[in-house]
Amino acid sequence: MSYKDSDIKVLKGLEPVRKRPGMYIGSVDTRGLHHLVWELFDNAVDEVLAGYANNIKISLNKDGSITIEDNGRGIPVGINSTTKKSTVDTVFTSLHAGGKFDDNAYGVSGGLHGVGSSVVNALSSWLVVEVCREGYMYQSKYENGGHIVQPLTRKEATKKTGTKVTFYPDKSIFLTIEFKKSIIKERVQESTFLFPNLTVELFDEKDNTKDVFHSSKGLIEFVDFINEGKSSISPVISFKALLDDIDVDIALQYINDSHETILSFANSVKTIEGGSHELGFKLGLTETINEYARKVKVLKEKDANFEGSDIREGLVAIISVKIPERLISYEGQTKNKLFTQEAMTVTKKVVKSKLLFWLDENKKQAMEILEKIKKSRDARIASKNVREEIRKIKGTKQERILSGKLTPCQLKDNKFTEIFLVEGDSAGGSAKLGRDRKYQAILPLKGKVLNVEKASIKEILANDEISILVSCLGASIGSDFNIEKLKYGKIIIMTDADTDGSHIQVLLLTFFYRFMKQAIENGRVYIAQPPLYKISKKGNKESRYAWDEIELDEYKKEFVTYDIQRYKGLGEMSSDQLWESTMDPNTRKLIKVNIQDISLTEKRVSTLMGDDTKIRKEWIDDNINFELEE
Ligand code: 0RA
Repeated sequence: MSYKDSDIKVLKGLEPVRKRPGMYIGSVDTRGLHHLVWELFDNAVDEVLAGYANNIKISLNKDGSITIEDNGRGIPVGINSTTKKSTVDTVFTSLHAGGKFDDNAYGVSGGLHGVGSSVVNALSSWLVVEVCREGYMYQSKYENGGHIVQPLTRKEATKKTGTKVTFYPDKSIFLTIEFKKSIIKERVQESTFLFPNLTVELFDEKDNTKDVFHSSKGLIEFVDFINEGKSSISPVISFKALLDDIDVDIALQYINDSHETILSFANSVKTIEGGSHELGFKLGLTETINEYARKVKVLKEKDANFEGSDIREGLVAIISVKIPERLISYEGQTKNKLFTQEAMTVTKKVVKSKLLFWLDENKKQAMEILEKIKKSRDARIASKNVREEIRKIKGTKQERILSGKLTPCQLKDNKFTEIFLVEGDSAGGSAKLGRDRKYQAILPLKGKVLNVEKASIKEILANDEISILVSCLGASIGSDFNIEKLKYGKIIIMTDADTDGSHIQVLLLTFFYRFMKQAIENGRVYIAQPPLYKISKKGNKESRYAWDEIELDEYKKEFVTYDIQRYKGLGEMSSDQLWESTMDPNTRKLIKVNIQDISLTEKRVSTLMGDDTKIRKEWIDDNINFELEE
């Protein structure tokens, strides 16, 4: 370890971070706020990976600050020859101050150890760091974006070692400074799956609770966690190997499901866009399965090979590779996609040898996997036929189905057009009368839309509501989905503000997530917000809509005497009221749906589909961005 007090390369102070926080942490919303936590957490994890720590404590404090503490070696406390300050103060107050940590065998979290600490400090209204090292506790305090108010000071004697940082984010920088336990839990849990020797304790001082995360079985438990509550087709299959200096760790399972979930990591950094290791995995999997299927005669000589997509339906897999620093490379600017070619070759080789061995050893389970793959192939062929059918009947039957349902708009250009998916025929009627016919189309949906989480592709395609919706949007579904063809600029879900309404919302969102994911990713899906009240001033015509009690109370004060109408559903509004409160772009409150982090969405989507409305609501609150349309 060459990182000494003198090794720090100092570049500059912290002003640039405060001037352009987005450049350093991406954004100043909830996501950016939590980025601060990840910066410190990753530093602590690095210390775990280097083998010096095994425990990290995170505490959500009563005053709104947060503490991250590890039991590692502690940041060095000596004086830095360049800055003449202690290493601790240097690390926390100068940008790009980092140690030469490149020489640890597997550089974790991509960057240099401790680089993010100064960014956190720069964006905090206060920060306290305590280092236990060499027999003492040392403490530094900073305020107002990293100004030292107490340089590193030796305090009481202690035998402990470690680093503890507490900070309070700067209100003037962030849109919100409220840490969300569910977001932190998710990330922390993920880390414990990747580091089986790590224990993380998460304290919540506000409700005096403690969660402990530890996973002795690593990726196997990660897969179990993602697949909780789902019916499985195979056990969790896992293999580990070290080949050509690359460590490959894989766990996979087949479940009763029609989509694939592959999560991958390179040196413990999640590779959202996959890359060479994922490609190697897929190639290895496809070759192995086809080879095995031929061997056991599930594929006859005349049969074509299974396609990769057939083989990956219902597959949940996690791939974690550790690559020496000298070999690692990424595609593009970010670290989202691994490029290292050796990772492809090695992962493919490992999958081919280990998986084939497993299949040979577990014949019965192997046959069940092949059954599943056969079904996927048959469904693919069937749905291709269905799509061809749809194409053929275009202009005849299809138009007849639609004519009774969709009320189209006049404009064709999806720069302007919107489609409202409205719960029930009666609300559909008011929406039809209230809309602006130039650019707003209305599609009433009857009853509950099919629960796509539970249905097979065949059932989904056979469902009237869904197939009408798909034809109306005009962009096909699944792997055929083509966002360019989407006929409407905005797809707006408009339901009652009650349980049934939110159920329909969730079902539709799940449908879009499963079959038109890009529509969500591109911000084309919205939720309309009908108001809960209309309040009218007594004696004159003035009236307002209120979306919650607080707003209502404001208007009550303003109007003094008034009448209040409470809307239990869209059906209770006249078409004019529906237009002015919910559909008129000048006055409505639309929510743009965007999924914050796709990685665990599989888990989340199943959570949503479960019966526990509390979990579902929590999930929606924390993970679907309720971003008001500008
Ligand atoms: C540089 C050198 C050493 C420890 C650390 C950094 C360190 C940084 C952080 C950040 C959070 N927790 C941390 N724990 C340790 C130690 C060098 C040595 O003792 O030889």
